[in-house]
Amino acid sequence: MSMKIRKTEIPEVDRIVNDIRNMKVRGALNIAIVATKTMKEVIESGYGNTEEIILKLKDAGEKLRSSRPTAVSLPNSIDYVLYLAEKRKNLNPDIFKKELIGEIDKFIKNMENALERIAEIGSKIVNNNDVILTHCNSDTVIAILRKAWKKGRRFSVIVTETRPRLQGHITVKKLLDDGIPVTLIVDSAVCLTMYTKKVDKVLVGADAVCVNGDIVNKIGTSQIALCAKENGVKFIVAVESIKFSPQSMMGGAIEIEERSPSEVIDRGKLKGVKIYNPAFDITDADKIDMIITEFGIMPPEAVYQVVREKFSWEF
Ligand code: RUB
Repeated sequence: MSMKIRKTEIPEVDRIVNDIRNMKVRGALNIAIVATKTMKEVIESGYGNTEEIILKLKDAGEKLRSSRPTAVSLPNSIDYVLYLAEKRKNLNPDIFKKELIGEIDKFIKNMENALERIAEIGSKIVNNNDVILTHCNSDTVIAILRKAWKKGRRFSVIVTETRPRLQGHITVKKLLDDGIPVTLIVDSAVCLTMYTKKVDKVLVGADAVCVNGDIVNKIGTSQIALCAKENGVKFIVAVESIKFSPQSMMGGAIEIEERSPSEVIDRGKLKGVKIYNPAFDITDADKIDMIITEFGIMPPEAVYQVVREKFSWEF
């Protein structure tokens, strides 16, 4: 007898895992929100007793967790849902589901509110005539720039292409849609652009913030930070606290995703070459001037305190 799989069961999780792996779903905050919504769907479609639903959740969590290794917001959000579930493991399935879904909705709302709050706080550091350089595509950075523009600040943005996946193009499109002036540069033009005094501030997002204030973001970010330091340009990071990594004292402890060589070059064209394609890098805390979070603007040294206060739940 063939076993029928319910429509919303694990294959839906597999589809999302693939979407995250293939970067159809990407950007650290978006990944966390989509993964959390997927966990919610597992609960909604889950049948059996509470213990069985928790097992399904754990299974889905493991699959989702493995989809991309660097964005800490992903394991953080999965671990939080599992923590909420474990706390309710003695409830009957109906009450368990109802309570858990309510808590997950609150959690998703909190992540969305954090983004809005950061946009509001971050918009205050954007001044008229600023030239702001950004790298890759960060929804958090875009939210800040949009908010500042809506408030009437007039500035322009320099966006790096962000090889090899060219996420800079997504940023360019989004900013142009809002009427914000944008200049696109190749990644290797960052130093010259800063040296010729064309940049006032660098504003980037992050996939992870370590307890010592190091951040992990798209490959190339650390070179931009070095260059900013050398040229006296402020280097600013915008992140929701879901990207804080209570388990990582320093950036070096976070796994850096290596992606397919085919993203860099069609190997048929350069036979015999080895390709190294890390997707993220580590920017040391001492290169970072400020971190904008939903709790306010802080120096990287303050991350430790925030992690202690905000991450009271167990992993
Ligand atoms: C995206 C990237 C973004 C951070 C923050 O990398 O490095 O800067 O994820 O994004 P990828 P956000 O394209 O490989 O996912 O602010 O949207 O969370």
